[in-house]
Amino acid sequence: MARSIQWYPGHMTKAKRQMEQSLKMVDFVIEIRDARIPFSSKNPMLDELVKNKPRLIVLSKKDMAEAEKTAEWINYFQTEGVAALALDLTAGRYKNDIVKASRQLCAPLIEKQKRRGIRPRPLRAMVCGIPNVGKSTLINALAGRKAAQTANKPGVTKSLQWIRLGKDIELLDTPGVLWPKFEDQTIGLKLALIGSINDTIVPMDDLALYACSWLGQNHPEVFEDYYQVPIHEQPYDTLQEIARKRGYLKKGEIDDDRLMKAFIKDIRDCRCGTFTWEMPND
Ligand SMILES: Nc1nc2c(ncn2[C@@H]2O[C@H](COP(=O)(O)OP(=O)(O)OP(=O)(O)O)[C@@H](O)[C@H]2O)c(=O)[nH]1
Ligand SMILES: [Mg+2]
Repeated sequence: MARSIQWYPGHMTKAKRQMEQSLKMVDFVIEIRDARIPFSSKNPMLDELVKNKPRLIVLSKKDMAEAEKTAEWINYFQTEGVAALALDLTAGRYKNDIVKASRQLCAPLIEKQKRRGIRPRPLRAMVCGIPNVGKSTLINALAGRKAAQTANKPGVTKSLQWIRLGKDIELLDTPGVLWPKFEDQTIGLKLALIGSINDTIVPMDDLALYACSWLGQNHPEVFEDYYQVPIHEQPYDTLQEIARKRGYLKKGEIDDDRLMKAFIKDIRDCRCGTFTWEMPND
């Protein structure tokens, strides 16, 4: 669930330290990002923390993104030499995909161990990502039980549990949670749109206007087919059309509050379509 921004300063150092501890115990990292915003849902600190360990990027919520654009993102990561996989984490039956990708990713590591005459032990991984991207969903699905539940309670490090994935891969059952970075306002808006940060941080009006403007340019069909209203130059005017059409009124006036909330909810629930809000070369 989205958390308030106040969470950031107090817990950040502690979270980072815990993460460093956990990272010491693993050979590779599964980094989850949201397929709708694969760039903005990245945690910049992770690069620094993970350093040279192999990394598998899982783009979650593939079912909520545009299929062709997700394929382009996967392509992009591949050309950058980064292993990536897009999944609907709620659908299950992806364990083999993860195992296969992990084996490929760690092939050089296994080779190295063999060359040194070390008998290969199971490779260990941990799941990392910003809030709400699907870390617990992935871990629980792979574990076949509610393993990731206790992630945020103190003292979990005392009883580390490993989940077996195939015969030679193990997964730490506690995920590493790191906050995204709001390098610019648009990143914050996108994170709020997908529900990764609390609604109190970004005003609903800003969010609705941003989304309306973007959709008008990139997905005019949303207004033509779904809302059946004309697109105006000013996003606010387009939104007013929706309010009139839907009868979002209060004492004969347009109820802006209700309008903005309803519009955002339509987007978050994918009622008016599935969208990928950014591309590698944006
Ligand atoms: N449609 C869809 N929903 C998903 C997917 N992955 C996760 N979810 C949903 O997204 C929400 C957040 O998932 P979690 O697994 O709790 O995310 P998390 O990363 O553990 O979140 P924190 O513990 O808050 O950091 C839940 O409602 C999940 O059901 C996916 O691939 N598709
Ligand atoms: Mg979780």
